[in-house]
Amino acid sequence: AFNGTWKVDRSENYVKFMEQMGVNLVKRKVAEHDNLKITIEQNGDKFHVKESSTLRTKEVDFTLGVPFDYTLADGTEVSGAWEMEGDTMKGKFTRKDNNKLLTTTRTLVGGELVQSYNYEGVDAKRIFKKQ
Ligand code: MYR
Repeated sequence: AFNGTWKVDRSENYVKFMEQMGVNLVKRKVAEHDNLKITIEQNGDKFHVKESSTLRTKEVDFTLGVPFDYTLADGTEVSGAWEMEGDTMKGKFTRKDNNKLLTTTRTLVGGELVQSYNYEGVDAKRIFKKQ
């Protein structure tokens, strides 16, 4: 159900979230209008996710429940895993530089893909439409 290409339509509190993450002003300004597109290919427990934005393109393979390393678009390195809870993907990632937790979920709501983010008490959302 997550399969397909999703283009960001709108964001909620994403700038505050990036601020909490310590992303600098210039990068926040760019990331706010990053035209993020994610392509998700799920095969059972295995995922291939392609991210493309004005910041970069990146591809990653992961398996539900299996930890992997990932570098965020601002350069922050994290390590963690996605799990499936019901129809929701739940990700728990730890920053390598300070060991703090970044949690994220992906869920489908009314045909849109909603990704939520939490870091140190700040929540944000990005909502994607299918292409
Ligand atoms: C993926 O499934 O797309 C790969 C793993 C994603 C890991 C964490 C996603 C959180 C992204 C937060 C962006 C913050 C930018 C400062």
